[in-house]
Amino acid sequence: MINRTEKFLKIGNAIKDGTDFIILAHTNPDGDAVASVLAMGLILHQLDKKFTMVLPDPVPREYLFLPGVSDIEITRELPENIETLIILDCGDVKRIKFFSDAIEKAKTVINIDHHYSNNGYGDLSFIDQESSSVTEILFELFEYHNYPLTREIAICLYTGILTDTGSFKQENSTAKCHFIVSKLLKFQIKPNEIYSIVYEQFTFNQFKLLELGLSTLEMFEDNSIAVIHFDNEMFLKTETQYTDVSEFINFIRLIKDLKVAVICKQMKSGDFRVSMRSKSKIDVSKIAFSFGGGGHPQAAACTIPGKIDEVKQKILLKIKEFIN
Ligand SMILES: [Mn+2]
Repeated sequence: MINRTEKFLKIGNAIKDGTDFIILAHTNPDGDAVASVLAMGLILHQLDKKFTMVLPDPVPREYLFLPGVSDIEITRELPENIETLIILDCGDVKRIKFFSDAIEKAKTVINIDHHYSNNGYGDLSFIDQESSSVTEILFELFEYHNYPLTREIAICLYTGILTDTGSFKQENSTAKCHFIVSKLLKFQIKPNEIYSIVYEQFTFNQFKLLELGLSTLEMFEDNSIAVIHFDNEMFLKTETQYTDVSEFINFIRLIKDLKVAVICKQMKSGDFRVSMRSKSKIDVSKIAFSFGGGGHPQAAACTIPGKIDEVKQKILLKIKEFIN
């Protein structure tokens, strides 16, 4: 068990002493990444600190409603002199030059995360794999220091927890995370509205894409593994793009007695991004890790080059090792 109090105190001191902050999260940001950057920014604003919020890639459409989102700078160019750098939700920074440069440049680096792959880089780190999301950790940090929460901050924290738990259907939806949610709901946020904005915005073209993807569904190992794929031709045909696939994995998760759901989606480069969800004890982050990817026991992803048949074969072989 990590020493939470001591770590929260040290991070609190660094926040108190810092005068100029850059807040950063991972590439291809998800709900937790965007929301934790915003929540931290809103807190620093409350504390009258100078800060810049940065993401290396654009904010996905479904998170554009989050308070303060237009203040996030989308860039991979950071200033030469960084005083305090807060890196959120980034398990692996070694393989991305942008992050290693940023860490090099900064005087103080604070690393807050919940990925198993996080090695505790930075001057101060708080890594808790038991936390559903970084937003859950931030709530505890803010509460510990009595930072003034607002409805805007509560919306961000709630959204991060909602999305990183797969809307409370993954194993990381713990008693603690629900307890935190109950405190956030006191800020008059509307779960039904947030759910609808995040999950119920499919376009007709996306449904046409889903139809093409579902027609590739294959089941393996006594129907315990489901695999579907999306390629560039399908995106072209339905006038959609790679990012339109992100929630589709939830459709194949619905299959009874499924252990692992797999979606392979082709990137512009031609390589496939393979996302997995586990509905069993199988730790898909280990499978992703063996291909140089990462994630969490119940949700993970990796990139595999090659033609779709080869990609499927490779990932299936690996999953079978873990099933048997
Ligand atoms: Mn996260």
